[in-house]
Amino acid sequence: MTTKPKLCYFRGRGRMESIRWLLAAAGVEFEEEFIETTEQYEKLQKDGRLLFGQVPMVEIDGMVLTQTRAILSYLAAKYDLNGKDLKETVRINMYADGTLDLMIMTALAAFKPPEEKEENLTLIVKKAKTRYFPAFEKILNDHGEDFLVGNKFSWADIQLLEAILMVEELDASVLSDFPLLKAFKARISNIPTIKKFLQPGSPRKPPPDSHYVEVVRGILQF
Ligand SMILES: N[C@@H](CCC(=O)N[C@@H](CS)C(=O)NCC(=O)O)C(=O)O
Repeated sequence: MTTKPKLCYFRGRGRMESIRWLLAAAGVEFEEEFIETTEQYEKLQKDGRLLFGQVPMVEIDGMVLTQTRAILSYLAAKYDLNGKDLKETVRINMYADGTLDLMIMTALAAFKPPEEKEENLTLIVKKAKTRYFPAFEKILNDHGEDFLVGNKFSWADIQLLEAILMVEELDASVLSDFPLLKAFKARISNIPTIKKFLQPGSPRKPPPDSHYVEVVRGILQF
C-alpha cells in the first residue's frame, strides 16, 4: 500500500499552493498538517525535520522534503509532467519559474503594510499584463498547440492556470487582450482532475485574508 504524501504548511496558499495544484492535477490524494500555533512551529524546528528551518515541507516516498522548487521538480518528474527530454524539461522549468515569480509576488503582497498593499497589487496586475501574459500568449501563438510544451500537458500548464486565476482575482478583465490565454484557461480548467480541484470543498485554498496574515505573522513573529 502506498501512503499518501503529507504536506505541512499554514492553512493558506503561500508557497504550498502550487504543490497542492500539481498533486491534484496529477490525481494524487494527499494529507495536510496545518501549522496553526507557535508551539507547533517550534516543535517542527526542534524535531530537525525542516532542513533550513522553513516550510513548505512534504513527506513523500520515505523522504522529508523542503524547498518549494525542488519539491515541485520532484513531483513533476514523478508524475510525468516534466516533458519528454531535457530540452522540453528546461522550457517547462523556465515557464514554471516565471509563473512562480509572479505568484510569490502575489502571495507576499498580502503581508505588505496597508498603505503599500494597493499599489503592490496594481503593480502585480501590470506585470502580469505587460511581462508574463504576453510571453505566454506568444508561446501559444507561435506553436499553435493546446499546451505550452511538446503538445502535452505539463507542470508549466498547471502553474500558468494557477497564476491566471490568481491574477484574475485582482482584476477580472486581465485576460481581455489575450484570446489564446482565455482559450487555454478554459481548456486546462476542463481537465477532469483540475475541474475537481476547482470545485468548492477541494484542498485548494482561498486568497489570503487578514485573519490568515495575522496567524502567519504571529507564528513566524514578524
Ligand atoms: N526558498 C524557500 C523559502 C521558504 C520560506 O521562505 N518559507 C517561509 C514560509 S512561506 C518560512 O518558513 N519562513 C520562516 C523563516 O524563514 O524563518 C522555498 O521556496 O521553499
